[in-house]
Amino acid sequence: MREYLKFYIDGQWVDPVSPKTAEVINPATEAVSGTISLGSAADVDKAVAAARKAFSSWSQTTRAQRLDLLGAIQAEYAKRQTELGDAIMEEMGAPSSLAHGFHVGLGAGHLQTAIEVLKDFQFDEARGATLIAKEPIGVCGLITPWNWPMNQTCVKIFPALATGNTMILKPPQLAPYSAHILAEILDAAGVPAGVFNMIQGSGSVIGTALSTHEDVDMISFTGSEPVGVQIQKDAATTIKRVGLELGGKSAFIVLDDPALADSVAGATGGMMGNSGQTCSAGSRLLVPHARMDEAIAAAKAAADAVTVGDPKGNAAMGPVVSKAQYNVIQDYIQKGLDEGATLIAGGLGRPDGLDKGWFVKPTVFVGTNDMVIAREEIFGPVLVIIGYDDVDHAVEIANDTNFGLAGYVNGQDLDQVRAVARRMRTGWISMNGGFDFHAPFGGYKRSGNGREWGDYGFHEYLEIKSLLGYA
Ligand code: TAP
Repeated sequence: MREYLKFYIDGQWVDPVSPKTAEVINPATEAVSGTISLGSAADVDKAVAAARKAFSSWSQTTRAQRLDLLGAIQAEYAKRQTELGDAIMEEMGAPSSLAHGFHVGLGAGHLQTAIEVLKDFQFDEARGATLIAKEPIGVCGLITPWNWPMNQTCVKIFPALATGNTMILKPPQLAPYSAHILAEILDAAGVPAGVFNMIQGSGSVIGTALSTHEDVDMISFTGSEPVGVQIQKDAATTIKRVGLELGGKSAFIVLDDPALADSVAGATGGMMGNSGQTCSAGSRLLVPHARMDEAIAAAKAAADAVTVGDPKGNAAMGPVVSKAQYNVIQDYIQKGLDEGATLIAGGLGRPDGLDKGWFVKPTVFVGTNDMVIAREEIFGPVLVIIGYDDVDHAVEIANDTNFGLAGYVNGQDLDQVRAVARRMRTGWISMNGGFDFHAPFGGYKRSGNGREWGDYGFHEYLEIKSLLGYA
Protein backbone atom coordinates (compact mmCIF):
# COMPACT_ATOMS: atom_id res chain seq x y z
CA MET A 1 0.00 0.00 0.00
CA ARG A 2 1.27 3.43 -0.91
CA GLU A 3 0.82 6.36 1.45
CA TYR A 4 1.53 9.68 -0.23
CA LEU A 5 0.22 12.10 2.35
CA LYS A 6 2.60 15.05 2.07
CA PHE A 7 2.78 17.88 -0.43
CA TYR A 8 5.96 19.39 -1.82
CA ILE A 9 5.98 23.09 -1.01
CA ASP A 10 8.93 25.49 -0.76
CA GLY A 11 11.47 22.69 -1.00
CA GLN A 12 9.95 20.66 1.86
CA TRP A 13 7.61 17.70 2.19
CA VAL A 14 4.82 19.16 4.32
CA ASP A 15 1.50 18.09 5.81
CA PRO A 16 -1.67 19.54 4.34
CA VAL A 17 -3.17 22.50 6.21
CA SER A 18 -6.36 20.52 6.95
CA PRO A 19 -5.91 16.74 6.81
CA LYS A 20 -8.27 14.98 4.40
CA THR A 21 -7.48 11.85 2.44
CA ALA A 22 -8.74 9.78 -0.50
CA GLU A 23 -8.15 6.17 -1.46
CA VAL A 24 -6.64 5.31 -4.82
CA ILE A 25 -8.06 2.30 -6.66
CA ASN A 26 -6.05 -0.07 -8.84
CA PRO A 27 -8.22 -0.33 -11.98
CA ALA A 28 -6.98 -3.84 -12.78
CA THR A 29 -8.05 -5.31 -9.42
CA GLU A 30 -10.60 -2.79 -8.10
CA ALA A 31 -8.66 -2.97 -4.79
CA VAL A 32 -7.39 0.03 -2.86
CA SER A 33 -3.73 0.54 -3.74
CA GLY A 34 -2.97 3.46 -1.46
CA THR A 35 -3.94 6.80 0.06
CA ILE A 36 -3.26 10.40 -0.87
CA SER A 37 -3.99 13.68 0.87
CA LEU A 38 -6.50 16.06 -0.62
CA GLY A 39 -5.39 19.66 -0.37
CA SER A 40 -7.33 22.85 0.15
CA ALA A 41 -7.13 26.47 -1.02
CA ALA A 42 -4.93 27.18 2.04
CA ASP A 43 -2.30 24.76 0.69
CA VAL A 44 -2.48 26.52 -2.68
CA ASP A 45 -1.89 29.89 -0.98
CA LYS A 46 1.25 28.51 0.68
CA ALA A 47 2.57 27.06 -2.55
CA VAL A 48 1.83 30.21 -4.56
CA ALA A 49 3.61 32.35 -1.95
CA ALA A 50 6.64 30.05 -2.14
CA ALA A 51 6.62 30.11 -5.94
CA ARG A 52 6.31 33.92 -5.97
CA LYS A 53 9.23 34.28 -3.57
CA ALA A 54 11.38 31.92 -5.65
CA PHE A 55 10.54 33.63 -8.94
CA SER A 56 12.76 36.65 -8.36
CA SER A 57 15.91 34.54 -8.21
CA TRP A 58 14.97 31.63 -10.52
CA SER A 59 13.91 33.99 -13.32
CA GLN A 60 17.39 35.57 -13.19
CA THR A 61 19.33 32.31 -13.51
CA THR A 62 21.55 31.83 -16.53
CA ARG A 63 21.07 29.33 -19.31
CA ALA A 64 24.01 27.34 -17.90
CA GLN A 65 22.47 27.16 -14.42
CA ARG A 66 19.18 25.92 -15.82
CA LEU A 67 20.96 23.38 -18.01
CA ASP A 68 22.85 22.13 -14.95
CA LEU A 69 19.61 21.61 -13.07
CA LEU A 70 17.91 19.86 -16.00
CA GLY A 71 20.95 17.60 -16.30
CA ALA A 72 20.76 16.73 -12.60
CA ILE A 73 17.04 15.95 -12.98
CA GLN A 74 17.85 13.72 -15.94
CA ALA A 75 20.28 11.72 -13.81
CA GLU A 76 17.70 11.30 -11.02
CA TYR A 77 14.95 10.44 -13.50
CA ALA A 78 17.11 7.72 -15.02
CA LYS A 79 17.62 6.15 -11.57
CA ARG A 80 13.89 5.89 -10.90
CA GLN A 81 12.44 4.79 -14.22
CA THR A 82 11.43 1.34 -12.95
CA GLU A 83 9.63 2.86 -9.97
CA LEU A 84 7.85 5.33 -12.23
CA GLY A 85 6.74 2.55 -14.56
CA ASP A 86 5.48 0.45 -11.62
CA ALA A 87 3.52 3.44 -10.30
CA ILE A 88 1.91 4.13 -13.68
CA MET A 89 0.92 0.47 -14.00
CA GLU A 90 -0.71 0.58 -10.61
CA GLU A 91 -2.45 3.94 -10.83
CA MET A 92 -3.91 3.88 -14.33
CA GLY A 93 -3.52 0.27 -15.46
CA ALA A 94 -1.07 0.58 -18.35
CA PRO A 95 0.49 -2.79 -19.16
CA SER A 96 4.04 -3.25 -17.92
CA SER A 97 5.77 -2.96 -21.29
CA LEU A 98 3.89 0.24 -22.13
CA ALA A 99 4.22 1.77 -18.64
CA HIS A 100 7.95 1.08 -18.39
CA GLY A 101 8.50 1.81 -22.07
CA PHE A 102 6.58 4.58 -23.79
CA HIS A 103 4.99 6.15 -20.69
CA VAL A 104 8.27 6.67 -18.85
CA GLY A 105 10.04 7.28 -22.16
CA LEU A 106 7.76 10.18 -23.06
CA GLY A 107 8.72 11.94 -19.82
CA ALA A 108 12.41 11.33 -20.50
CA GLY A 109 11.91 12.52 -24.08
CA HIS A 110 10.41 15.83 -23.00
CA LEU A 111 13.25 16.34 -20.54
CA GLN A 112 15.88 15.65 -23.18
CA THR A 113 14.03 17.90 -25.63
CA ALA A 114 13.89 20.75 -23.10
CA ILE A 115 17.66 20.44 -22.68
CA GLU A 116 18.27 20.44 -26.44
CA VAL A 117 15.98 23.43 -27.00
CA LEU A 118 17.41 25.41 -24.10
CA LYS A 119 20.95 25.05 -25.44
CA ASP A 120 20.14 27.24 -28.48
CA PHE A 121 16.94 29.06 -27.57
CA GLN A 122 16.96 32.73 -28.55
CA PHE A 123 15.63 34.62 -25.53
CA ASP A 124 16.75 37.89 -27.14
CA GLU A 125 16.04 38.77 -30.73
CA ALA A 126 17.57 41.91 -32.28
CA ARG A 127 15.54 43.65 -34.99
CA GLY A 128 17.43 46.75 -36.03
CA ALA A 129 17.39 49.16 -33.08
CA THR A 130 14.72 47.12 -31.31
CA LEU A 131 15.39 44.20 -29.03
CA ILE A 132 12.64 41.67 -28.47
CA ALA A 133 13.22 39.95 -25.13
CA LYS A 134 11.39 36.77 -24.10
CA GLU A 135 10.90 36.66 -20.35
CA PRO A 136 9.33 34.14 -17.98
CA ILE A 137 5.66 34.76 -17.19
CA GLY A 138 5.96 34.13 -13.45
CA VAL A 139 4.05 31.66 -11.27
CA CYS A 140 2.40 28.91 -13.34
CA GLY A 141 -0.35 26.49 -12.32
CA LEU A 142 0.05 23.15 -14.12
CA ILE A 143 -3.09 20.98 -14.12
CA THR A 144 -2.72 17.52 -15.64
CA PRO A 145 -4.83 14.42 -16.50
CA TRP A 146 -4.26 10.74 -15.73
CA ASN A 147 -4.06 9.21 -19.18
CA TRP A 148 -0.33 9.65 -19.91
CA PRO A 149 0.87 10.81 -16.48
CA MET A 150 4.57 11.35 -17.24
CA ASN A 151 3.96 12.84 -20.66
CA GLN A 152 1.47 15.35 -19.31
CA THR A 153 3.56 16.49 -16.34
CA CYS A 154 6.96 16.52 -18.04
CA VAL A 155 5.76 18.38 -21.14
CA LYS A 156 4.78 21.25 -18.84
CA ILE A 157 7.35 21.19 -16.01
CA PHE A 158 10.56 21.13 -18.04
CA PRO A 159 9.76 23.94 -20.52
CA ALA A 160 8.42 26.01 -17.58
CA LEU A 161 11.65 25.44 -15.64
CA ALA A 162 13.88 26.00 -18.67
CA THR A 163 12.27 29.38 -19.33
CA GLY A 164 12.72 30.62 -15.76
CA ASN A 165 9.22 30.19 -14.35
CA THR A 166 8.15 28.82 -10.98
CA MET A 167 5.20 26.48 -10.68
CA ILE A 168 2.60 24.52 -8.76
CA LEU A 169 1.68 21.09 -10.18
CA LYS A 170 -1.83 19.71 -9.55
CA PRO A 171 -1.75 16.06 -10.66
CA PRO A 172 -4.92 14.00 -11.22
CA GLN A 173 -6.43 12.14 -8.26
CA LEU A 174 -6.67 9.03 -10.44
CA ALA A 175 -2.92 8.95 -11.14
CA PRO A 176 -1.15 10.62 -8.21
CA TYR A 177 1.75 8.21 -7.58
CA SER A 178 4.01 8.91 -10.54
CA ALA A 179 3.63 12.67 -9.96
CA HIS A 180 4.70 12.22 -6.34
CA ILE A 181 7.78 10.28 -7.45
CA LEU A 182 8.52 12.98 -10.01
CA ALA A 183 8.43 15.58 -7.22
CA GLU A 184 10.94 13.40 -5.29
CA ILE A 185 13.13 13.33 -8.40
CA LEU A 186 13.08 17.13 -8.67
CA ASP A 187 13.83 17.45 -4.97
CA ALA A 188 16.75 15.02 -5.18
CA ALA A 189 18.12 16.90 -8.19
CA GLY A 190 18.28 20.10 -6.13
CA VAL A 191 15.51 22.26 -7.55
CA PRO A 192 15.72 25.47 -5.50
CA ALA A 193 13.04 25.87 -2.82
CA GLY A 194 9.75 27.20 -4.18
CA VAL A 195 10.61 26.79 -7.86
CA PHE A 196 8.58 23.59 -8.16
CA ASN A 197 5.68 22.78 -5.82
CA MET A 198 3.18 19.91 -5.92
CA ILE A 199 -0.21 19.63 -4.26
CA GLN A 200 -2.52 16.63 -4.63
CA GLY A 201 -6.27 17.06 -4.48
CA SER A 202 -9.44 17.48 -6.44
CA GLY A 203 -9.67 19.64 -9.52
CA SER A 204 -12.68 21.53 -8.24
CA VAL A 205 -10.72 22.60 -5.13
CA ILE A 206 -7.03 22.85 -6.07
CA GLY A 207 -7.60 23.53 -9.77
CA THR A 208 -10.14 26.25 -9.06
CA ALA A 209 -7.93 27.82 -6.38
CA LEU A 210 -5.08 28.02 -8.91
CA SER A 211 -7.24 29.31 -11.78
CA THR A 212 -8.81 32.07 -9.70
CA HIS A 213 -5.67 32.96 -7.72
CA GLU A 214 -4.63 36.62 -7.85
CA ASP A 215 -0.95 35.72 -7.76
CA VAL A 216 -0.88 32.93 -10.37
CA ASP A 217 0.13 34.34 -13.75
CA MET A 218 -0.59 31.43 -16.04
CA ILE A 219 -2.47 28.12 -16.14
CA SER A 220 -1.44 25.26 -18.37
CA PHE A 221 -4.19 22.68 -18.51
CA THR A 222 -4.57 19.32 -20.23
CA GLY A 223 -7.86 17.51 -19.92
CA SER A 224 -11.47 17.58 -20.96
CA GLU A 225 -13.28 20.31 -22.85
CA PRO A 226 -15.82 21.17 -20.10
CA VAL A 227 -13.06 21.65 -17.54
CA GLY A 228 -11.07 23.71 -20.05
CA VAL A 229 -14.08 26.00 -20.49
CA GLN A 230 -14.47 26.31 -16.71
CA ILE A 231 -10.78 27.18 -16.27
CA GLN A 232 -11.00 29.91 -18.92
CA LYS A 233 -13.95 31.40 -17.04
CA ASP A 234 -12.24 31.10 -13.66
CA ALA A 235 -9.05 32.68 -15.02
CA ALA A 236 -10.88 35.54 -16.75
CA THR A 237 -11.22 37.78 -13.71
CA THR A 238 -7.44 37.92 -13.24
CA ILE A 239 -6.64 38.00 -17.00
CA LYS A 240 -4.12 35.22 -16.58
CA ARG A 241 -2.78 33.40 -19.59
CA VAL A 242 -4.43 30.00 -20.14
CA GLY A 243 -2.98 27.20 -22.27
CA LEU A 244 -5.44 24.44 -23.11
CA GLU A 245 -4.81 20.96 -24.50
CA LEU A 246 -8.23 19.32 -24.77
CA GLY A 247 -9.89 16.39 -26.48
CA GLY A 248 -9.96 15.02 -29.99
CA LYS A 249 -11.77 12.81 -32.49
CA SER A 250 -8.94 12.41 -34.89
CA ALA A 251 -9.20 10.93 -38.37
CA PHE A 252 -6.80 8.29 -39.66
CA ILE A 253 -6.97 8.40 -43.47
CA VAL A 254 -5.74 5.28 -45.24
CA LEU A 255 -5.16 5.93 -48.94
CA ASP A 256 -6.11 3.50 -51.66
CA ASP A 257 -2.92 1.59 -52.37
CA PRO A 258 -1.39 -1.87 -51.95
CA ALA A 259 -0.41 -1.25 -48.30
CA LEU A 260 -4.02 -0.64 -47.19
CA ALA A 261 -4.38 -3.77 -45.04
CA ASP A 262 -1.12 -3.10 -43.19
CA SER A 263 -2.10 0.51 -42.55
CA VAL A 264 -5.53 -0.51 -41.27
CA ALA A 265 -3.98 -3.11 -38.96
CA GLY A 266 -1.49 -0.55 -37.64
CA ALA A 267 -4.18 2.07 -37.09
CA THR A 268 -6.39 -0.43 -35.26
CA GLY A 269 -3.58 -1.60 -33.00
CA GLY A 270 -2.60 2.02 -32.36
CA MET A 271 -6.15 2.91 -31.35
CA MET A 272 -6.15 0.15 -28.72
CA GLY A 273 -2.82 1.27 -27.21
CA ASN A 274 -3.24 2.75 -23.72
CA SER A 275 -6.81 1.33 -23.87
CA GLY A 276 -7.78 4.11 -26.26
CA GLN A 277 -7.22 6.74 -23.57
CA THR A 278 -5.20 9.07 -25.75
CA CYS A 279 -6.36 12.55 -26.75
CA SER A 280 -4.67 12.21 -30.14
CA ALA A 281 -6.00 8.68 -30.85
CA GLY A 282 -7.01 8.04 -34.46
CA SER A 283 -10.54 7.04 -33.45
CA ARG A 284 -12.11 7.53 -36.90
CA LEU A 285 -10.52 5.26 -39.49
CA LEU A 286 -11.27 6.48 -43.01
CA VAL A 287 -10.92 3.88 -45.78
CA PRO A 288 -12.03 3.82 -49.45
CA HIS A 289 -15.55 2.39 -49.87
CA ALA A 290 -14.23 0.21 -52.67
CA ARG A 291 -11.81 -1.52 -50.27
CA MET A 292 -14.15 -1.76 -47.27
CA ASP A 293 -14.24 -5.59 -47.12
CA GLU A 294 -10.45 -5.76 -47.04
CA ALA A 295 -10.30 -3.02 -44.40
CA ILE A 296 -12.87 -4.74 -42.20
CA ALA A 297 -10.98 -8.03 -42.36
CA ALA A 298 -7.70 -6.33 -41.43
CA ALA A 299 -9.23 -4.28 -38.60
CA LYS A 300 -11.09 -7.27 -37.16
CA ALA A 301 -7.97 -9.43 -37.20
CA ALA A 302 -5.93 -6.66 -35.55
CA ALA A 303 -8.52 -5.93 -32.85
CA ASP A 304 -9.09 -9.61 -32.08
CA ALA A 305 -5.33 -10.09 -31.75
CA VAL A 306 -5.01 -7.49 -28.99
CA THR A 307 -4.52 -9.36 -25.72
CA VAL A 308 -6.28 -7.82 -22.74
CA GLY A 309 -5.42 -8.57 -19.12
CA ASP A 310 -3.37 -8.00 -16.00
CA PRO A 311 -0.96 -5.08 -16.55
CA LYS A 312 1.72 -7.09 -14.73
CA GLY A 313 1.58 -9.85 -17.34
CA ASN A 314 2.22 -9.81 -21.06
CA ALA A 315 -1.12 -8.38 -22.20
CA ALA A 316 -0.99 -5.62 -24.78
CA MET A 317 -3.91 -3.77 -23.20
CA GLY A 318 -4.78 -3.26 -19.56
CA PRO A 319 -8.01 -1.93 -18.05
CA VAL A 320 -9.39 1.57 -18.49
CA VAL A 321 -8.67 3.94 -15.63
CA SER A 322 -11.84 3.72 -13.51
CA LYS A 323 -15.32 2.33 -13.10
CA ALA A 324 -16.75 5.67 -14.25
CA GLN A 325 -14.66 5.55 -17.44
CA TYR A 326 -15.67 1.89 -17.99
CA ASN A 327 -19.34 2.85 -17.73
CA VAL A 328 -18.96 5.80 -20.12
CA ILE A 329 -17.35 3.51 -22.70
CA GLN A 330 -20.03 0.81 -22.30
CA ASP A 331 -22.69 3.49 -22.84
CA TYR A 332 -20.99 4.57 -26.06
CA ILE A 333 -20.78 0.97 -27.30
CA GLN A 334 -24.50 0.59 -26.60
CA LYS A 335 -25.14 3.88 -28.37
CA GLY A 336 -23.23 2.61 -31.42
CA LEU A 337 -25.40 -0.51 -31.51
CA ASP A 338 -28.57 1.57 -31.04
CA GLU A 339 -27.72 3.98 -33.83
CA GLY A 340 -27.14 1.14 -36.28
CA ALA A 341 -23.35 0.94 -36.52
CA THR A 342 -22.09 -2.53 -37.49
CA LEU A 343 -20.05 -4.18 -34.77
CA ILE A 344 -17.16 -6.14 -36.24
CA ALA A 345 -15.00 -6.74 -33.14
CA GLY A 346 -15.39 -6.54 -29.36
CA GLY A 347 -18.62 -5.11 -27.99
CA LEU A 348 -20.31 -4.80 -24.64
CA GLY A 349 -18.97 -6.23 -21.37
CA ARG A 350 -15.60 -7.42 -20.19
CA PRO A 351 -13.43 -9.78 -22.25
CA ASP A 352 -13.95 -13.47 -21.41
CA GLY A 353 -12.24 -14.60 -18.24
CA LEU A 354 -11.83 -11.12 -16.75
CA ASP A 355 -14.44 -10.68 -14.04
CA LYS A 356 -12.65 -8.07 -11.96
CA GLY A 357 -11.04 -4.87 -13.14
CA TRP A 358 -12.22 -2.26 -15.64
CA PHE A 359 -11.33 -4.19 -18.78
CA VAL A 360 -13.00 -3.29 -22.08
CA LYS A 361 -13.01 -5.37 -25.27
CA PRO A 362 -11.06 -3.86 -28.19
CA THR A 363 -14.08 -2.74 -30.18
CA VAL A 364 -14.49 -1.84 -33.84
CA PHE A 365 -17.61 -0.50 -35.54
CA VAL A 366 -18.33 0.35 -39.14
CA GLY A 367 -20.42 3.50 -39.13
CA THR A 368 -20.97 6.95 -40.57
CA ASN A 369 -19.56 10.29 -39.53
CA ASP A 370 -22.91 11.60 -38.26
CA MET A 371 -23.16 8.93 -35.56
CA VAL A 372 -22.54 9.87 -31.93
CA ILE A 373 -19.71 7.32 -31.75
CA ALA A 374 -18.00 9.22 -34.59
CA ARG A 375 -18.63 12.69 -33.18
CA GLU A 376 -17.92 12.45 -29.46
CA GLU A 377 -14.65 11.54 -27.79
CA ILE A 378 -15.08 8.10 -26.20
CA PHE A 379 -11.63 7.90 -24.59
CA GLY A 380 -11.66 4.12 -24.75
CA PRO A 381 -10.64 1.31 -27.14
CA VAL A 382 -13.44 1.93 -29.64
CA LEU A 383 -12.67 2.53 -33.31
CA VAL A 384 -15.18 3.60 -35.96
CA ILE A 385 -14.43 2.76 -39.59
CA ILE A 386 -15.98 5.16 -42.09
CA GLY A 387 -15.95 4.71 -45.88
CA TYR A 388 -15.00 7.49 -48.32
CA ASP A 389 -15.60 7.85 -52.09
CA ASP A 390 -12.44 9.73 -53.07
CA VAL A 391 -9.69 11.77 -51.43
CA ASP A 392 -11.80 14.96 -51.40
CA HIS A 393 -14.51 13.08 -49.56
CA ALA A 394 -11.95 11.70 -47.07
CA VAL A 395 -10.72 15.21 -46.27
CA GLU A 396 -14.30 16.48 -45.93
CA ILE A 397 -15.13 13.73 -43.42
CA ALA A 398 -11.88 14.22 -41.52
CA ASN A 399 -12.62 17.95 -41.08
CA ASP A 400 -16.29 17.47 -40.25
CA THR A 401 -15.79 17.52 -36.46
CA ASN A 402 -15.68 20.06 -33.65
CA PHE A 403 -12.19 18.92 -32.74
CA GLY A 404 -8.85 19.55 -34.42
CA LEU A 405 -6.10 17.93 -32.38
CA ALA A 406 -4.43 15.25 -34.50
CA GLY A 407 -4.62 13.48 -37.82
CA TYR A 408 -2.97 10.55 -39.55
CA VAL A 409 -2.42 9.78 -43.21
CA ASN A 410 -0.91 6.55 -44.50
CA GLY A 411 -0.08 5.89 -48.12
CA GLN A 412 2.71 4.99 -50.52
CA ASP A 413 2.34 8.07 -52.74
CA LEU A 414 4.11 10.65 -50.59
CA ASP A 415 2.93 13.59 -52.72
CA GLN A 416 -0.65 12.56 -52.16
CA VAL A 417 -0.07 11.91 -48.45
CA ARG A 418 1.39 15.41 -48.06
CA ALA A 419 -1.42 17.04 -50.05
CA VAL A 420 -4.09 15.33 -47.94
CA ALA A 421 -2.31 16.18 -44.66
CA ARG A 422 -2.11 19.85 -45.64
CA ARG A 423 -5.88 19.97 -46.14
CA MET A 424 -6.67 18.54 -42.70
CA ARG A 425 -7.67 21.14 -40.09
CA THR A 426 -5.68 19.85 -37.13
CA GLY A 427 -2.59 20.93 -35.25
CA TRP A 428 -0.56 17.72 -35.46
CA ILE A 429 -0.52 15.17 -38.27
CA SER A 430 1.52 12.00 -38.43
CA MET A 431 2.23 10.76 -41.95
CA ASN A 432 3.17 7.08 -42.26
CA GLY A 433 3.95 6.91 -38.54
CA GLY A 434 6.08 10.07 -38.26
CA PHE A 435 6.95 11.13 -34.70
CA ASP A 436 9.06 14.02 -33.41
CA PHE A 437 9.59 15.34 -29.86
CA HIS A 438 10.48 18.76 -31.26
CA ALA A 439 7.26 19.16 -33.29
CA PRO A 440 4.66 21.47 -31.71
CA PHE A 441 1.59 19.66 -30.40
CA GLY A 442 -1.81 21.26 -29.86
CA GLY A 443 -5.24 21.73 -31.28
CA TYR A 444 -7.34 23.71 -33.75
CA LYS A 445 -11.00 24.39 -32.96
CA ARG A 446 -12.29 22.94 -29.68
CA SER A 447 -9.17 20.88 -29.09
CA GLY A 448 -7.54 23.82 -27.38
CA ASN A 449 -5.08 26.63 -27.91
CA GLY A 450 -1.36 27.12 -27.67
CA ARG A 451 1.28 24.53 -28.49
CA GLU A 452 3.38 22.25 -26.29
CA TRP A 453 6.46 20.13 -27.15
CA GLY A 454 9.80 21.45 -28.42
CA ASP A 455 10.65 25.14 -28.77
CA TYR A 456 6.98 26.10 -29.29
CA GLY A 457 6.39 24.63 -25.83
CA PHE A 458 8.84 27.21 -24.45
CA HIS A 459 6.73 30.06 -25.86
CA GLU A 460 3.79 28.93 -23.74
CA TYR A 461 5.73 30.13 -20.69
CA LEU A 462 7.21 33.35 -22.07
CA GLU A 463 6.12 36.99 -22.14
CA ILE A 464 7.36 39.11 -25.01
CA LYS A 465 8.93 42.47 -24.28
CA SER A 466 9.80 45.03 -26.98
CA LEU A 467 12.74 47.28 -26.12
CA LEU A 468 12.73 50.09 -28.68
CA GLY A 469 15.88 52.11 -29.24
CA TYR A 470 17.89 49.36 -27.55
CA ALA A 471 20.77 49.24 -30.01
P1 TAP B 1 -10.50 16.27 -16.63
O1 TAP B 1 -11.64 15.76 -15.87
O2 TAP B 1 -10.68 17.49 -17.44
O3 TAP B 1 -9.31 16.42 -15.57
C1 TAP B 1 -8.04 16.93 -15.91
C2 TAP B 1 -7.45 17.61 -14.70
O4 TAP B 1 -8.23 18.77 -14.39
C3 TAP B 1 -7.44 16.75 -13.44
O5 TAP B 1 -6.28 17.03 -12.71
C4 TAP B 1 -8.68 17.25 -12.72
O6 TAP B 1 -8.65 17.01 -11.32
C5 TAP B 1 -8.62 18.73 -13.02
N1 TAP B 1 -9.88 19.44 -12.84
C6 TAP B 1 -11.13 18.93 -12.76
N2 TAP B 1 -12.03 19.92 -12.57
C7 TAP B 1 -11.33 21.08 -12.52
C8 TAP B 1 -11.69 22.46 -12.35
N3 TAP B 1 -12.96 22.84 -12.20
N4 TAP B 1 -10.73 23.39 -12.37
C9 TAP B 1 -9.43 23.03 -12.54
N5 TAP B 1 -9.02 21.75 -12.70
C10 TAP B 1 -9.97 20.78 -12.70
O7 TAP B 1 -9.96 15.23 -17.69
P2 TAP B 1 -9.55 13.72 -17.42
O8 TAP B 1 -10.78 12.93 -17.15
O9 TAP B 1 -8.49 13.70 -16.42
O10 TAP B 1 -8.94 13.33 -18.85
C11 TAP B 1 -9.73 12.94 -19.90
C12 TAP B 1 -9.98 14.08 -20.88
O11 TAP B 1 -8.81 14.86 -21.09
C13 TAP B 1 -10.35 13.63 -22.26
O12 TAP B 1 -11.39 14.43 -22.77
C14 TAP B 1 -9.11 13.83 -23.11
O13 TAP B 1 -9.26 14.04 -24.46
C15 TAP B 1 -8.51 15.01 -22.47
N6 TAP B 1 -7.06 14.96 -22.67
C16 TAP B 1 -6.51 15.80 -23.58
C17 TAP B 1 -5.16 15.76 -23.82
C18 TAP B 1 -4.54 16.69 -24.78
S1 TAP B 1 -2.96 16.72 -24.91
N7 TAP B 1 -5.23 17.46 -25.54
C19 TAP B 1 -4.37 14.87 -23.11
C20 TAP B 1 -4.96 14.04 -22.19
C21 TAP B 1 -6.31 14.09 -21.98
P3 TAP B 1 -9.19 15.65 -10.64
O14 TAP B 1 -8.02 15.11 -9.94
O15 TAP B 1 -10.27 16.08 -9.71
O16 TAP B 1 -9.71 14.80 -11.74
